[in-house]
Amino acid sequence: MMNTALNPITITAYRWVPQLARGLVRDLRVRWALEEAGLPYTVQFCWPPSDQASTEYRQWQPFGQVPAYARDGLELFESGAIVLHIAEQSESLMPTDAAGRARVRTWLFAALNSIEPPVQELAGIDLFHRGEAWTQQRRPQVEEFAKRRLSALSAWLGEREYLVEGRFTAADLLMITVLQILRHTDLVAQYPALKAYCERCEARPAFQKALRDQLADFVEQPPAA
Ligand SMILES: N[C@@H](CCC(=O)N[C@@H](CS)C(=O)NCC(=O)O)C(=O)O
Repeated sequence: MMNTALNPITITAYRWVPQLARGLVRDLRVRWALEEAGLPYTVQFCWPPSDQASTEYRQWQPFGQVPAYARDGLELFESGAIVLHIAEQSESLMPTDAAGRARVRTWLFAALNSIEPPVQELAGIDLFHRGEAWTQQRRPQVEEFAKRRLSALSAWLGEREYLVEGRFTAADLLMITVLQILRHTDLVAQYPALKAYCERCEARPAFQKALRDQLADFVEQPPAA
């Protein structure tokens, strides 16, 4: 299924981010998928920040963000699209039957489209706008919305170990990295099924390696531009 004659994969990542973002930068999703798939990769660092604004990088990642992916002339961006592309080549992230693949895609979109928006908005308020007057009104609304989504997700999981197909898939990988955005809160811990689900997936050696590698790539201080 996998074409091993292809050249190595390159992904982009940051050389430095503040402590609060370490372990959350979205190249982690891609690193994790590549580890699960057993595909080696090299990292191209976006530094100095002006690199991200360069015409060259914008041709690769139009919004100047991390991560981006390249292999043999195929350049991709959006962590979800990259993880899906990797999953489509690896049975370790997706079943082979058409119905199973469609279910994985469905939950992959649910992670990014139904869970990530409230989760990201809450994190944005807490991590980047803490104490600002407007957040006093907005935060409770966003938290309530996030909890409604987490509650529904927890109900779906119930006794299930994974979202779909009775096995770990790319959908779980993305869902877990979305839930991790709430690590500064106790929201996930309020749902025992979700907490156990996160612990189960985070115990995977591929996740542990991906996280170790992302953290190891950061330097303590921003390098001189
Ligand atoms: N939807 C994009 C979001 C990418 C994103 O937000 N990347 C962050 C790091 S986690 C970034 O590069 N932020 C800097 C910026 O937006 O300029 C994806 O999933 O790839």
